[in-house]
Formats: sequence, C-alpha cells, structure tokens
Amino acid sequence: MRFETKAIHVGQDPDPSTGAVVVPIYQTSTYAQEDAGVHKGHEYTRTSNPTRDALQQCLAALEGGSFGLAFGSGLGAITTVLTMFAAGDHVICGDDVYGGTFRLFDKVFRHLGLEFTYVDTSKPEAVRAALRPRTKLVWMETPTNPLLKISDIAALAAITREAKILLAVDNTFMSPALQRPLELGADIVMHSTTKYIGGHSDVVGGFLAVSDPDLHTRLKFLQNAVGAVPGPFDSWLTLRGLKTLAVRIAAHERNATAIAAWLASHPEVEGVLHPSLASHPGHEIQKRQASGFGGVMSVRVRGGLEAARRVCRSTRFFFLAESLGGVESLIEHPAIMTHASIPPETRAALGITDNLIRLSVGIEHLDDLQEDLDRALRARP
Ligand code: P1T
Repeated sequence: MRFETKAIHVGQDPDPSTGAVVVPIYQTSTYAQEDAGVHKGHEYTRTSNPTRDALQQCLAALEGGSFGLAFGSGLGAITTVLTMFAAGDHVICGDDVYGGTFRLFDKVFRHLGLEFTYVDTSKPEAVRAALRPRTKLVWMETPTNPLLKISDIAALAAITREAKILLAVDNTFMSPALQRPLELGADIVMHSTTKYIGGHSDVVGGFLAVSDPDLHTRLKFLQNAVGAVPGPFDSWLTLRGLKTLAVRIAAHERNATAIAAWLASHPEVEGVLHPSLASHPGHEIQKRQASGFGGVMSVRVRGGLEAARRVCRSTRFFFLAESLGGVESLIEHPAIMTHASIPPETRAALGITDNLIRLSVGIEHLDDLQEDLDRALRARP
C-alpha cells in the first residue's frame, strides 16, 4: 500500500457494527465488562480508545514504523520519552530546537537530575564528542526550529547504534510525507501533530512512532502511567487531518519553494534560511534524506528589530501567530515569541537574531502570499 492509500485506509476499516466509513468518535472514558477482567479489548480510555487506536495505527504506518502512541501535545510526547531515564542519565540535544523543548529539558528535567549537552547536530563529530558513559539519548530536529539547520539522520544513527543509545528525531517540520527517520535508522520519531499532521490549526497533539517492540512496550507503559493522552475528539480531528496530509504537503511545498527563491533576492531581505536554496549548507543532505524541503522558512529582514516587528504586523494573509503547519500562512518573531524561553546570550550565539522572522507558508494562492509579503516588507512606519 502506498503513502496516500495508507493515510486513508490503515486502521480505518468501516465500523463493524454500523458500516460507518469514518472511524467514530468513541467519546467514552470507560467500557462495560461482562465479568471482572472480561472485556472487548478496552478497559479505560487513558489506557486505550478505539479512535486513538486508529490514529496510532495510521500515523505509525505512514512513518514506516510498527507502533504508534498518541499524546495530548507534542510536549506531552517528549515528556513521556524523557521519563524513561533516571537522575544522572545524560541526553545530547540539538542546540537549535523548539523553545518549549529546551524549556522542558532545562527547567524541568534538569532539575530532576537529568543532564543535558546541547550540540550542533549538523556536525556528527560534535555529537560523538559529547557522548558520555551515561548518555542514553540523542534528541534532534531536522530541519531545526527556527534556523532550519539540516542534520544527517543516517550518520547520527550510525553513532547512536554504535554507542547503544537511542536516537529520537522530532519530525514535525517535515511530516512523514517528506521524511521518514525510522527508515534512516532513528529509534523514535516524534511529532507535534498540532502542525502538519492535524494541518488545520484546530487541535493540539503529539505522537511517537517506533519499530522496536521492547521500546514500544516501555513507551506504551509510560503513555498510560504518565497519562498525557489525547481525548477521543482530538484523536479524531488529527486522524481527519492526516487523510489529506499528502495533498496539503504538496501545496505547502510548491508555495514555500517559490517564496524562498523570490525572497532570497528581495531588496528588503538580508537572507533566507530554507533548505530548498542551493546556497543552504544542508541542501544536499536534505535532497538525499527527504523528498522535499517543507513549508517553514526563516528570513532575516534588513533593519533590525523594529523592521522585523513592522513586517510581522503588516501582513494580511500571514497571521501573526505562534505555531506552523496549518493551511493558513503564519508569521512570527522567534526571539519574542516561540523562542523567548532561550536565554538572550544563547539566542545571539545561535543566530536567532532580532531581525529574524519565521514564516509558515500555507496553501493559499501563491500570488496572494507573495503580494502580501512584498507589501509588508516595503511598509514604512
Ligand atoms: O506545541 P506542542 O504540540 O506541545 O509541540 C511542541 C513542539 C515540538 N517540536 C517542534 C518542532 C515544535 O515546533 C513544537 C511546537 N512549536 C510551536 C508552537 C512553534 O510555533 O514553533
């Protein structure tokens, strides 16, 4: 079965009792048992729910994985992974990750005794050099949020396999329509399904896909024990979004590559960070490990903070909002918004400058988006 077909059919046979072609929303917290311990496969919705099961099966299959686990948010999924470890264990994390991921590691898990080293995962030798006897996990994004740095998943998987530790890839920016890290050797794929998977900016969710049965058993135990699960309706909305992932991603991709190329020569733009550009240092790796470049890009505008703020408030179709991956275009200012939890010195060292804006290119008509950005870039106080 091919990708587009899996998205519509895996885990989604017509409902056996009614023939409904859409998986019903099983809006129930519990399930009646015939006798104590005798039931039809479900006991309590934190543990399992048929609507969530359908989402888990379908998205796992799209990632090329054997097992999927859905969560109430992306951070709920990441939290659950980190609860596999104990105080004193060490995690290597990419130095450019979503601000909330950094905050979770630095402000929550570090205080519980986990140790973190932040490295540029686009340099595999830097990851190797950061390994310690108690390193348990490498956590990475590719492309990274918000600087769109590209890391070679297979090269990092070779290092983690040799060190007998886990490699987790946050695949939120790509979605399985463009990149499938499990097939490149990663152990865990994570999603904020809030983004491209849901696709319509109407539901928050998270996901883990794995292929190793033992790893699945551990994480499934923790999914239930920690309890950061999505409700049936949120699972249903996410599954509904998933069905159109391939067609939406193709439209995001067309618009974003055209806009990146156009912005790169715009007089009000200093630089564009998007792996579709041949000048991007990760361009060749991206072409090798993914089938596209994604709909998110960051742009350095001429003129500093005030100019960046002006562009952000001057667009009409690009809403000024956090998040990404929905059908509507969004614009945001990482230093003030999504990455404010990263200390200013660290932001400066990484290149999250005050003139940096991030675009999530939606699926509106390309000409409208281009005209909108052009007008905003040329706006004067
Ligand atoms: O927001 P939540 O569903 O909990 O997912 C967190 C998360 C994890 N990983 C990546 C790569 C993300 O981009 C996010 C959420 N990001 C934003 C809200 C944002 O605007 O970047």
